[in-house]
Amino acid sequence: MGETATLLVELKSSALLKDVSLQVGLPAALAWEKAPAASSFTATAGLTKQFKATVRAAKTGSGAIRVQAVTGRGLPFDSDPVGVALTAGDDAAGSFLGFRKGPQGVAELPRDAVISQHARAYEPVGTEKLPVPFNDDPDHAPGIQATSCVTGRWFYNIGDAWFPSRNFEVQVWDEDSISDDLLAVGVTDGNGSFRFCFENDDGLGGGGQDVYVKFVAFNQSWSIVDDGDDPYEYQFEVRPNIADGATLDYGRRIPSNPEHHLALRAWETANDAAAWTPGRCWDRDDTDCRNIGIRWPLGNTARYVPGDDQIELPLLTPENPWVVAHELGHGVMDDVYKDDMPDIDDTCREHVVTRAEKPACAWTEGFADWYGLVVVDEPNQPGFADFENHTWGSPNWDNGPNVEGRIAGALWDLHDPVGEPPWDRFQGPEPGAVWETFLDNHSESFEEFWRQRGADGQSAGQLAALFQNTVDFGFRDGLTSGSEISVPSPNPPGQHNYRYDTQFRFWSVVAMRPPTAADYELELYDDNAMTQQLARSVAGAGTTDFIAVDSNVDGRVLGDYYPRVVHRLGDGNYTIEVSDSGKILPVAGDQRVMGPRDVVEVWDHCGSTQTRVTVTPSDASQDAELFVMSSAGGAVRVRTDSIARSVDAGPGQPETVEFTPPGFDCFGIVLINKAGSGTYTLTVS
Ligand SMILES: [Ca+2]
Ligand SMILES: [Ca+2]
Ligand SMILES: [Ca+2]
Ligand SMILES: [Ca+2]
Ligand SMILES: [Zn+2]
Repeated sequence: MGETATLLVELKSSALLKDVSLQVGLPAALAWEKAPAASSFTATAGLTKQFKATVRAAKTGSGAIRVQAVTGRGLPFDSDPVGVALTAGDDAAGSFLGFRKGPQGVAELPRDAVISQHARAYEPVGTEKLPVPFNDDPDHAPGIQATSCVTGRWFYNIGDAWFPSRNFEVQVWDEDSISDDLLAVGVTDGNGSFRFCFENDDGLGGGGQDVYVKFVAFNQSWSIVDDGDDPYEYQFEVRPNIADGATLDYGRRIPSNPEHHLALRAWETANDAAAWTPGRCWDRDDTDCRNIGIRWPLGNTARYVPGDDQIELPLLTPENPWVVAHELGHGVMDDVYKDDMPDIDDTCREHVVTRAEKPACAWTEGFADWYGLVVVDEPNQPGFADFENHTWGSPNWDNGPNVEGRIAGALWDLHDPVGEPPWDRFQGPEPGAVWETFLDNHSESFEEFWRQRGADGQSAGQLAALFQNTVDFGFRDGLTSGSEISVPSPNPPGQHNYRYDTQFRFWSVVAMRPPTAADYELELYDDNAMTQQLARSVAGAGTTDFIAVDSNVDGRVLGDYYPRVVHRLGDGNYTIEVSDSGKILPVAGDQRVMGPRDVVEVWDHCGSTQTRVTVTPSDASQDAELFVMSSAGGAVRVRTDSIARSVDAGPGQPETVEFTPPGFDCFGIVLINKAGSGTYTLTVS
């Protein structure tokens, strides 16, 4: 009290920033002797700046100094807020960094406090592992005793909002001169309330129980501990000689140290995590639940320490529930993996959400990232990443299965209700089979994890959700006749893979229409591994590539085909479509309505006489191309193999092909919709 101390703030900037100010907030116990000169300065990239100030202990008590560098532009230009806990006492021995050990104080909830409700429903954690009531009072009166009860509620705040603190251990004690008796034990309910009853007999001559209550930051699955590893305790005043049959109401209580509301906030994140996590324990298959300790406040970086089954949490980290839940995710993995975490090394310490890491590091962090997202039910984490909205070509993101943010985004897209075009179209249950695979296996990488999913993870929809997050575990987007797919440039990654299955012993065609100024190519493979190439269509920029297959010849049995779109030049959306409808072009002609996204239609025409086919558009926007394909040179034919074509007439104009078969055969009449929409009318003569 009354003495001064030097406060040194070090600021390191990773970019050149102008007009930076340092905001330093002092707790009630401290006052400025000399404030730092810390407004409107320039921070240089890579350089450390020091600010010196002097503070004086003005009152006794605990609190925190909070420091943040702000630019007026928000994240990511502002620094994270940083806090230091401290206690000012009457003398030097009672003054130190950190909060004092032993029972913490409680205060009344402000009378006008408005109580908010938690988003996540309450799930009782039970009373296992809590201490059992005991009584060493001598000379209990025989027979049935009168019962008395104690009730109360437990709250914390986030700014102006007040929340009930749930599943918090409550101990009801009787204060005795020698040793106190534990009368009742339990946890707060979904409203932060408790009500426990006990025999109101304080032993011979003792009268009624002399009651006090302790809230203890411990239950069977998690705890918040001080630097002596003891769970924090918040202790109430003693109410002596409670009357028989009375209910003692302690009313609505909060921690008296305003900084300790952060402990209750971290507590609530653990409560949300436990409520979300399937099963009674963190590991659903455990019977003896592991307790994950949260050591707070400690250090400058949140981390999980596998050897201690403990999270180390800096003072202000509870303000970011996703970070707390991320660290809990490490704890859950450590539990499920039987204390055998994936083999990570020191390079993982500097991991960044959007950057590629070693596979074990990316999997460990990516799983924890995802666990954090589902617990807080929010994929956008400013200052870290928007885990939902990123895909191929997103700026500042690395690609592939060894980027933690891609892993978290992929797992998220497997169950979230919001589907981003073009590939997040899967929505499974949360957490669904992903959690079963996690519980049943030990994985050193996301790739191994996915292999362990087996057939369960191989649906095109799931692989598409992964592909949206730049993870390609053999994705072949499914094409069905007449259902075109329109997606961005195949670059990055450079190519897109597809699959279709022929249904008819006729001509079928896969066609890819690039943007006017871009050149992409179309390849066709016979096998899922895409090693057996059947054909390659390499028309120039703006020209539709197509590959036609005659399923009648060369032993082309009906079955699976694998088209690939390869990037050559330019950028922009392309459209790919398969036509395989087993249609004969009637002698009387045919009609086909084609929308702006429709690309291809094919008819078989069988005969041996000279034939003339004309396609006439109904709309001035429509630009047709007409081809005749023959399997005389092979069953798989590309655009340039056509035996007749008509492509040069402009929009709104008819195209006509004429051909003379050498003998009876079935030809493929291929109509490409180069542009526009309307009805094409085909006439045969
Ligand atoms: Ca007593
Ligand atoms: Ca997404
Ligand atoms: Ca999504
Ligand atoms: Ca034309
Ligand atoms: Zn982590």
